[in-house]
Amino acid sequence: MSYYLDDCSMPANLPAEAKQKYREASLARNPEEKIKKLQEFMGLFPKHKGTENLRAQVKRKISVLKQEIEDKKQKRTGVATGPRVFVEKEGDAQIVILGPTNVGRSSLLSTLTNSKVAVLNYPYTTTEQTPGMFNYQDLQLQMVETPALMEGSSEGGAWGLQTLTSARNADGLVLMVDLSQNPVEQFLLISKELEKSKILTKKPKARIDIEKKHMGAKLKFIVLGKLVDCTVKDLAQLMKSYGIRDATIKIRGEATFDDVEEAIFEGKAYRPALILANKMDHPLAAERLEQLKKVVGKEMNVVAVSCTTKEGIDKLGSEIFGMLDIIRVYTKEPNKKDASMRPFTIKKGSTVFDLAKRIHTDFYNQFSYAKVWSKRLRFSPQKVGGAFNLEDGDTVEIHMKW
Ligand SMILES: Nc1nc2c(ncn2[C@@H]2O[C@H](COP(=O)(O)OP(=O)(O)OP(=O)(O)O)[C@@H](O)[C@H]2O)c(=O)[nH]1
Ligand SMILES: [Mg+2]
Repeated sequence: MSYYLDDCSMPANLPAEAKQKYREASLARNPEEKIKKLQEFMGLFPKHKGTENLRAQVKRKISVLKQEIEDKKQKRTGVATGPRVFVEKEGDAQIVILGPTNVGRSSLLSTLTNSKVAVLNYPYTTTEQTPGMFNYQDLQLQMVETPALMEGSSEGGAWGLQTLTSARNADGLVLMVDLSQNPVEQFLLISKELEKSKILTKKPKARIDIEKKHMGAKLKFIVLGKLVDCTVKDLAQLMKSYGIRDATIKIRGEATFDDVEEAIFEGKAYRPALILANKMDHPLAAERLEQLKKVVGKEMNVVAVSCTTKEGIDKLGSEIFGMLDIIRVYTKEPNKKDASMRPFTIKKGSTVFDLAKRIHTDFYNQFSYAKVWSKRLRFSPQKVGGAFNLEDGDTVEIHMKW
């Protein structure tokens, strides 16, 4: 019945009392109270296809809050009551490795990093998130192995909610499949669980940031792109119906009314990803790899490796770096001969101003000019202004006003 499909893509048209409850939840002063309000909120909207995603999101939120309470308790008592769930970010980027059991996630971690992990020909060996640092050139990529994904992880099976929350917080994802089995099935399983958790691996058309402000700041809309099916007035009404009265809402790209409503619930998150097809040493691997590539198409890069023979492993660093859309910029102090050893990593397309802000607000507020050394310039250094676009490998010396 097509009506189910329509229903599925419909926005959650929530009753007023549900919106009111959501507002109360957002104002809650502690995680315990917030959980209670969110649970009540879930009871206030009908259970059908159109609200399934919302329900899953709220459940995820509750699970993260519960973890927060648990973490606090552990800190207070010093007693760990369960496995470690979230891994604190370290290094230049955090990459979460996702995949069904036995694909070789632990093998990858022990190949790339000095993390000591158990590699066993036995399913579900890894039961807690495990980090390791992968040094690629002068970048430090923190790789995090997560417990295996399975059908229903997005609904909470086998630490699934924690795993998918980590994926949501990561800077990039490695989706790992095993060529000794059917890789297409595995890829579809991972995609389905990601989709259900509202984690997109394809860049969305719109980017919406809602920044809540102090009371009296009112609603401010900055539309840098286009509103497809609504006006700013409609959106102001939407915000108010959720009790959001003071916020700056920035919209880039092409956004619909539903996109903005999703953003209120911190709905969709885009994370760059690549597919890592492991066990290339298997006799049927090449054939299966081709089938996988056909299904994936041009949307994602597929990197084939073998953790056993190490074939293809040397390509992985540059593939991950490319996927992250970041550049490395080195800074230099005036009158010093050498640039910093460790680069700053900033988004591709960043300017000298963006770098200045990253170093310290003083560098931005007191900015006078910069000198840039770069292979692409005819003469180095070149004196530039704050709007100068940086590229990977540039060295920058910022001069401030006195
Ligand atoms: N042939 C072959 N076997 C591999 C390769 N990589 C890993 N394995 C084997 O696959 C099995 C599972 O490897 P693990 O690294 O433990 O896999 P995992 O994804 O961490 O598995 P769980 O944590 O148990 O879900 C082990 O027997 C490994 O030796 C590979 O490139 N080729
Ligand atoms: Mg493992």
